[in-house]
Amino acid sequence: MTQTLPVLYSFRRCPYAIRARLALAHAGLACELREINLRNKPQALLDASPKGTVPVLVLEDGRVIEQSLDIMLHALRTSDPDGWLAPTQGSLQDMLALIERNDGFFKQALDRCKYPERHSAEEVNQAQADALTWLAGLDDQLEATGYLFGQNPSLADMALRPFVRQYARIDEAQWNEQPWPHLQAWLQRWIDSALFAEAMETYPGWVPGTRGAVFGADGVGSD
Ligand SMILES: N[C@@H](CCC(=O)N[C@@H](CS)C(=O)NCC(=O)O)C(=O)O
Repeated sequence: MTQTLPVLYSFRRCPYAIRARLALAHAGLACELREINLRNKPQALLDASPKGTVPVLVLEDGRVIEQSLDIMLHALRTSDPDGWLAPTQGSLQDMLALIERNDGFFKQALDRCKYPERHSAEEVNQAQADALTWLAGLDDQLEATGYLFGQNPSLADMALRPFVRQYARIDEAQWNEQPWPHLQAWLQRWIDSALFAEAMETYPGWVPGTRGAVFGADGVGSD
């Protein structure tokens, strides 16, 4: 079967895949979405990217982009209608530095808070403290404008929100009681947005040999 669109291997709930879908949908970069089962990865995914994580974007010319942040950058360098790469405060480098801390420091804490049974009590206590510190820091950063880097949603807002959502979902009652009004509002605005709805649409599992669903063709504004 000839490939007429970029192919996105995706998994609906994965925060990395969510951030990639947000950027693709926002850019209006149409692709063929192949929803995969992480417990039974299709050979086509492993052939394209042997590391076997999602998201992976295979371009029409065969180039493979296998990191979520690189997929976001590729999409936004193609089309960035709301200036996610050019925030009104701070620089791309500042955003990339925050995303790196999210993907390292906060992601580790998040996993330990989410699956405490897999870690020692000491590790879990430390992770809970780290998560609180990180999230309180984001709340401070959001206080002035409601976004992380100035007046509008940016790459950083969209790259971090799926991970904060995962944290909020560990215990929603506890999340709602936290003293982070800016962070809570920032997360909720996104969850209520058309872009979130587009990125979180449900697709049937991809059947190898068939064409996946067309995703991202329309272009959806930020919240
Ligand atoms: N650094 C990668 C991380 C992607 C990642 O870890 N994705 C998870 C799903 S959320 C995955 O595919 N894990 C492989 C597995 O569970 O076998 C990225 O940014 O794309």
